[in-house]
Amino acid sequence: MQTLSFDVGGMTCGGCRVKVEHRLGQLAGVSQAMVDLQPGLATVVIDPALASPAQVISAINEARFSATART
Ligand code: 9UX
Repeated sequence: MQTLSFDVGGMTCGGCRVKVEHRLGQLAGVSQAMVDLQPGLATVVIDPALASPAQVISAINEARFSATART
């Protein structure tokens, strides 16, 4: 398991947070996803054999929010 953090842009209300959490919950290899609205932050626990940081970013983008990996 690997814990990753992403800056998430564009979330303006609690519904946005729920949208991101739900989308991440549908992604294979994600065992836990926690999203903070303020600041825009997603903490995601993945199995690196099943999911990649790029896939996490794509999933957040599909929910119509921007995402960049924190280093
Ligand atoms: Mo709130 Mo976000 O009304 O996608 S759900 S702004």
